Amino acid sequence: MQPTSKWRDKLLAAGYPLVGSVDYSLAEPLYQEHAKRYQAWIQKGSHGSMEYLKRGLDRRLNPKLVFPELKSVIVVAKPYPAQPVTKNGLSYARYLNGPDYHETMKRELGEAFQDETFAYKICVDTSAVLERTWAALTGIGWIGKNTLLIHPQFGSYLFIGVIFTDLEGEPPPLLHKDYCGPCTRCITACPTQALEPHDLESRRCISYLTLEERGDWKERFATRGFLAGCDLCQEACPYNTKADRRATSDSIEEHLLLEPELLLNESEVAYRARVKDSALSRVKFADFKRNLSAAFPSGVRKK
Ligand code: B12
Repeated sequence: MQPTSKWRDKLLAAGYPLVGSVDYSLAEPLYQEHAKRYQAWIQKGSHGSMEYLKRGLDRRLNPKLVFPELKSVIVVAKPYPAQPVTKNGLSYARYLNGPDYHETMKRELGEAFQDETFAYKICVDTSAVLERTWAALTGIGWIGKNTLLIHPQFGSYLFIGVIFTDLEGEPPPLLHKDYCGPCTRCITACPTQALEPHDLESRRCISYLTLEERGDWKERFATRGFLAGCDLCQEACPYNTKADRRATSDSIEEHLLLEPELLLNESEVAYRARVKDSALSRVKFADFKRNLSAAFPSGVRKK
């Protein structure tokens, strides 16, 4: 990859303060260590009912199945508002405050690359790509005990995008040291004991239960008022404290602040219209209602 290449400047200008890249074959031995961890995680069933993660195992073990021309990997990350999204005892994960990042990032990255002549594939969340692994291997941050990618300055409230390209690669960058040290705040902050250091049991994770699971878990788990997603293991992380302070001027979308009574009586049509531009649109109406009744087990708002 040419040091003079313009793509890096374009990505920075597009609002991505964290940009890294690495040659695929030079990174492959380390990559395979991560891929084997993924395989072991699937084998023990920690993906729960996220069958797409199991179906994508081969592609994660061999990224050339995703992009045959693969020569180098570019990773971008950008912080999202760190202000808590909570009212009347109901909370949403912070990443839901704003337009759907899948759409905005694909558009922004597509625009940044539109005049480039090399071949590339943009992956944001939904491709069979180990995004945190690539973010770590391109020197963007380290993978914390809560399994999230952490940057010493920006913390972990970050969206990640990966771009596979056929560009000549750059030598592996200096990797971030794991600065979690002996801290285990994320582990103890998880009310459902979903975390062990560097290992998430999805079937216990509030984020998974509220976003991905279709079944009824209300009798087994209390979700601390989270209606979609969960940030408890991030809130506990010392690397997010600074971001918390910085983000107090961010506004919260009105539709995430609706009164519980309004939500309890909301129709499916109204729900769909309300969430259509948000990543919340990925949560089915029936699951949202389930999450709501988990927050108010008696169906009545607790004072
Ligand atoms: C499936 C999924 C989930 C699942 C499972 C989460 C999980 N920990 O795996 C559920 C629904 C629970 C979930 C929740 C969340 N998710 Co999610 N999720 C994904 C997805 C689609 C795949 C993740 C995956 O492959 N998991 C499998 C496990 C085994 O992989 P892993 O934990 O990443 O571990 C790998 C490496 O990190 C590495 N590794 C980990 N630790 C160590 C340690 C050592 C020593 C080594 C060598 C390697 C290593 O090995 C593993 C195999 O490669 C990615 C997008 C993508 N395509 O990658 C987003 C992604 C990881 N999610 C994201 C977000 C924002 C969240 C939430 C914060 C949302 C929320 N607020 O509710 C929570 C966080 C919960 C948590 N603590 O992880 C972001 C993470 C941003 C960041 N800073 O890291 C991603 C990258 C999406 C994006 N493009 O921005 N998510």
